[in-house]
Amino acid sequence: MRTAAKLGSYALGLAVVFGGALGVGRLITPTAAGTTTAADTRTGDDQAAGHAGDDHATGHTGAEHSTQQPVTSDTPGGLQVSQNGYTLNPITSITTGVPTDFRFTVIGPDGRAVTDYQVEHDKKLHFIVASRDLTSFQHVHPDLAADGTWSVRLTLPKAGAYKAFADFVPKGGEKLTLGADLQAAGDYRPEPLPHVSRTAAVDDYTVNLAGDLVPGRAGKLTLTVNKDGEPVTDLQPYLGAYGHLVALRAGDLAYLHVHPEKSDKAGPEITFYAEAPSRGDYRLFLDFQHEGKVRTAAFTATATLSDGHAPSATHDHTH
Ligand SMILES: [Cu+2]
Repeated sequence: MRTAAKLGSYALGLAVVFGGALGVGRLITPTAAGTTTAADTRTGDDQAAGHAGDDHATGHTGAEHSTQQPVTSDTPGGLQVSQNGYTLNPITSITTGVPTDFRFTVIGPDGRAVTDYQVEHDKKLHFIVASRDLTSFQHVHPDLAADGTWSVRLTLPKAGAYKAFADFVPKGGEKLTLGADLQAAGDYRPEPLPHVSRTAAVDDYTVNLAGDLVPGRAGKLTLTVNKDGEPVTDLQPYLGAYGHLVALRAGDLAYLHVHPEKSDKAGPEITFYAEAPSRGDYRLFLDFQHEGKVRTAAFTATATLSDGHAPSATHDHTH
């Protein structure tokens, strides 16, 4: 949706905002490492994560490069329940395994429930619920009441900790992803993260993943959908594209920014640009629609410094 030029000027604008907010952040949250988590207080969102350090390819030495690795520079989306004056406010508690009319609001800077949203990817708000072990994933679209209360039919399938993400743009504001914990009572048996794989199966479909997540920059990911071994060329539009991709970091469920590549081709390939905020493992969830049904294919992928920037001793001391 956004062109590279637009992203560039956007990042520039955020850099100014960031500078203004830095002093405030330093007063409040100096970290042990002596860095400042100004992202907690700045008003720009994390769209700029990595863009500011995007000059990797301009011939820096290894030493300079290592200080520019965006490993600790910006706070990714989804890690905070409150950001830029907006707070995700769950209202309903959920009983494990029981379909529930789940309600929540987004409280705005004026202390009231937000009622005006901008439509993005065909919806005013995208609601993602993932289990903390990343084995359960739901992407739903709640209904907005006039008073700002969102509601959606939601089931937490098994006991454990979940994270709910609200991805939205308040009218006149910046894009935000807020994250809140949901708890499902019972005997919690977390599962290990599924192994890294470039193939995912769902019903009669097999989806292949090409491309890599690269820390700090937009990595191109191409997903190819096959059914019964044949390429699918009649995918149906879903959320303004032929697929919707959500990427979550294993360990803290940081929510990545993913932009679909505009395409008129209804498959079998769907291309996205996803920005990993750091090295590590991620779980990718692709929603695609075919023959009237939305399905989700899930992959585990690792973000490494490929793309001509092989890991070296210079980098290793930062981890
Ligand atoms: Cu959505």
